[in-house]
Amino acid sequence: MEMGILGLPQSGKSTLFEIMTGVKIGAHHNEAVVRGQASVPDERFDKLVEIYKPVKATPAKVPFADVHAVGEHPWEAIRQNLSGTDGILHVVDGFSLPDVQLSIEAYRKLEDELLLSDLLIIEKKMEKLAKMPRKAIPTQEAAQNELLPRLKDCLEAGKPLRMAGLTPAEIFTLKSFSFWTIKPELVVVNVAEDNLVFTDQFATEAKLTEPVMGICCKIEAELAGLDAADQKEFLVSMNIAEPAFGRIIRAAFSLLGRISFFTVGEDEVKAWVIPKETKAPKAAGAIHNDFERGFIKAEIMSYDDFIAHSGSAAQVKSAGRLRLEGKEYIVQDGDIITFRFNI
Ligand SMILES: Nc1nc2c(ncn2[C@@H]2O[C@H](COP(=O)(O)OP(=O)(O)OP(=O)(O)O)[C@@H](O)[C@H]2O)c(=O)[nH]1
Ligand SMILES: [Mg+2]
Repeated sequence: MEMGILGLPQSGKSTLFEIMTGVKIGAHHNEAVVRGQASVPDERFDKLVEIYKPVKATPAKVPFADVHAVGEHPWEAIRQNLSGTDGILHVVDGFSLPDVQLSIEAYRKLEDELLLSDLLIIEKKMEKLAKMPRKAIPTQEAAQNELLPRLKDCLEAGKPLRMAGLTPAEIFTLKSFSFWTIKPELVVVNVAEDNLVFTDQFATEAKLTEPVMGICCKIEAELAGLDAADQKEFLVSMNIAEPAFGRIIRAAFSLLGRISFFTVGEDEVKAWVIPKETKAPKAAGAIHNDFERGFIKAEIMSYDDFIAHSGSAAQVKSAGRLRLEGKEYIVQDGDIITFRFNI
């Protein structure tokens, strides 16, 4: 799982990457791509840490990749380094020119490049197939090929492939193409500090189906440089409940279709990252392969029950709210789990 950061030159990609991950680009200035992990802010996790006061606290993380694409073939560097990512964070410059239409144009300029890139791949493939006798086409490719005309129509209508109405199985079938516009996308408008309403104007006028969020990277970069107490004061003085970068990380996390479950104890409180709709044994496997192989049961408290019973596992149990779930149980976001296994 990884989120690739894309955007036109000088839109604020690296600034946002640094704010979210804490990784300083300067230390990696020779590298074409810099990777880092962003902690997902989660009030539930903070509360569990407050209750257990563990030796170690490990929040959920989202990996981000920032490409330093300069020189004559920036597109190649981007393709090489980001084609394997699962989602796109598209940064739009909303600070250098205070004109919503220009920002929308800038957004479309890059989106059109991505559409065109996908279209070229499809056309090339269709051309190649047209020259081949039907029998020579490997059967495993046939399923892919049947979808191509539909994808081509979608792109030619100016729509990204994520709007082609593909089923998860079809998306899986097409994985080897590494299409850009099939990936889920989060649009982040980097606004000027005195123009926070710009994002709403952008969203209203651009009428995108993708989620749009705003941030002023300049302010938040300053914020990231302060210690926790000063950060709080700064936020209060700016009348901001939560820094935008935290909301952006959370949005990226859910865009990638991830949820977290918790394991708790005095040693460690940890948020484990799993795809939505994961069954209990697979979730156990996120902790250790042996947990999956030897899975017996999952002992589960919901976070809400735990809090409603004063943060006491014993009270949850005596109230009959501790559940024992088997192999078919689908783990829910916020479940607090102890796995029983046999190895
Ligand atoms: N005024 C203002 N300047 C910003 C903001 N965000 C970034 N910048 C400035 O814009 C310039 C580019 O920022 P970067 O984060 O390096 O942008 P980038 O998209 O990574 O640039 P490239 O990797 O070169 O394409 C820097 O000089 C930043 O200080 C912002 O919110 N407001
Ligand atoms: Mg950069």
